[in-house]
Amino acid sequence: RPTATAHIFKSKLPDIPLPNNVLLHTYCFQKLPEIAHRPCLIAGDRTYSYAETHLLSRKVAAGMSKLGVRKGDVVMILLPNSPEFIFSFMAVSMLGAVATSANPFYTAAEISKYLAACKPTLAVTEAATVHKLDMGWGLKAVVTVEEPAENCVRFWDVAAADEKEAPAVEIFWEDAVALPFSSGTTGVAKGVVLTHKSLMTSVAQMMEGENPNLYMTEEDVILCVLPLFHIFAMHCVMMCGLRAGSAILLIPQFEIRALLEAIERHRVTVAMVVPPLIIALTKNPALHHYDLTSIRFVMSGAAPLGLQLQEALANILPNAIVGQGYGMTESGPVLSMCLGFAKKPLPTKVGSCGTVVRNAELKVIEPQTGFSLPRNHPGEICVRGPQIMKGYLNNPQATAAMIDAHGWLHTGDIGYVDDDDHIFLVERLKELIKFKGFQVPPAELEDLLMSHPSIADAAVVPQKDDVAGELPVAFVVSFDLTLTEEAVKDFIAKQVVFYKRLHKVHFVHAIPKSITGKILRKDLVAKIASI
Ligand code: AYL
Repeated sequence: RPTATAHIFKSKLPDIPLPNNVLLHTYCFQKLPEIAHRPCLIAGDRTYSYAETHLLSRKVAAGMSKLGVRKGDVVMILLPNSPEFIFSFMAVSMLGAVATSANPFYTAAEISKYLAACKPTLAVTEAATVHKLDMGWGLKAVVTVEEPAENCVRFWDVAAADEKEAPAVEIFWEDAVALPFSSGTTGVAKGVVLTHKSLMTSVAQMMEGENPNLYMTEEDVILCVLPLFHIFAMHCVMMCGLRAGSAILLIPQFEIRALLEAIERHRVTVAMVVPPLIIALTKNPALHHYDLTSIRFVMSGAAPLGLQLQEALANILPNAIVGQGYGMTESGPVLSMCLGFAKKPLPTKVGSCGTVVRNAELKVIEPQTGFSLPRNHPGEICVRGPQIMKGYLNNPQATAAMIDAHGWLHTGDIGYVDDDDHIFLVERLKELIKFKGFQVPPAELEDLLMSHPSIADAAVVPQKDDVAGELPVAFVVSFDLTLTEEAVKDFIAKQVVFYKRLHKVHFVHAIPKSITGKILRKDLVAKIASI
């Protein structure tokens, strides 16, 4: 029964004194003197040591500054997993600038929305992606990692700058450093302002203390196959990996045999994955031809991990702990983490997302009343702590809708905390659709559908799928009887990245709505289930 008394949950690990006022790049490279010659980035046959990675980041900072990047400016990184991604991100941090990253597969229209929202000074990308950048939004220069496209600057010319020429800028803990985009609980994608404070704290919540929650060392080799432009890999692989002094194995594109070969060859010890990747791995017979015994833990995140899938993977990797992290771009990002990954591991439960991170509070509320719920009662998960976002970029209304006056961030996820402090997610209250862990904001597809001259009304909802988790499906009202499902699908496919494409289009007479005009998404989801 909900009561007005607050039921607040904490980590099973004790709170720790968190470092104060340390900038993100300083924190990530703090152990440099001890690990300078250890491998940091592995990309194909090239390995960069920690000293090289740090030096190249400083050089890129000097080079970017020459191209006009100043404190507070936004730099857009549109790259697959590569050393250049990491040098650029760290360089931006050193300049007191803000890194926004997006999927290089996005269409020109999608990228333009981001450019319009945050008006970057500089973009770092591949030659093949340059044509998607609309120069009308104030870009001063475009850097390409291979031979430069016309009017672009070569990355390695930028990286040739003298690191001593990087300007000394005063950067504050509360200054923004990263600006990923997320749709949050409602609407289209918005810029999420993450500061040095939020990200450094979130990394520290994983890595600090006598018993770090996420124990990784310079002996570890971390698999980086999830895209660095998304907050999961950006945080758990790049930032935590650098802080730990581990080697980061960069895989630019997913191909199962090459991946298994790389895991075996480089003796990967830690793998951060999403459930569809586990499905691809467990279902592939080639798995048994490779030696994967070096893996000591696998962290799944960004989407629900089925119990059977978790058990299937645990059977294939008997030496490894298979557990979950639960995060959200806006929450800085990690909310909870499996305690099996700790230095002195605590017991775990299959299906759980771990316990709330240290130095933070979590509560579960009844959505209608806002009252907090006791253990074992599912409700909306809320989190509070120094790691959460500063807010949405230029959008105080959306920020206020997500972070309440008492500092609680409302996730839009339904879950509960059990008798042993383990968090279990049950369902999603928010409208967000997740295709293989990627965000598909229904509002974005609905806006596009409504821009079609023959469509009078539209709604997009998730349909459950064994492989992708969820697929976007549209309900469309049209008075044009010649409009076909294929035509609607094509209309969307031309404008969006592959994972936002519509799987199915249902033509209906009306979209069910509440009296306040909100789409009754649950009714539509139920309708799909009954078809
Ligand atoms: P965003 N199980 C089920 N759903 C999850 C999980 C999980 N383990 N993790 C995230 N989600 C869903 O912003 C949930 O609905 O970040 C959440 O609100 O793209 C939404 O995804 C947020 O989507 C980690 C683990 C970072 C995960 C992340 C964030 C990834 C997704 C660090 O260690």
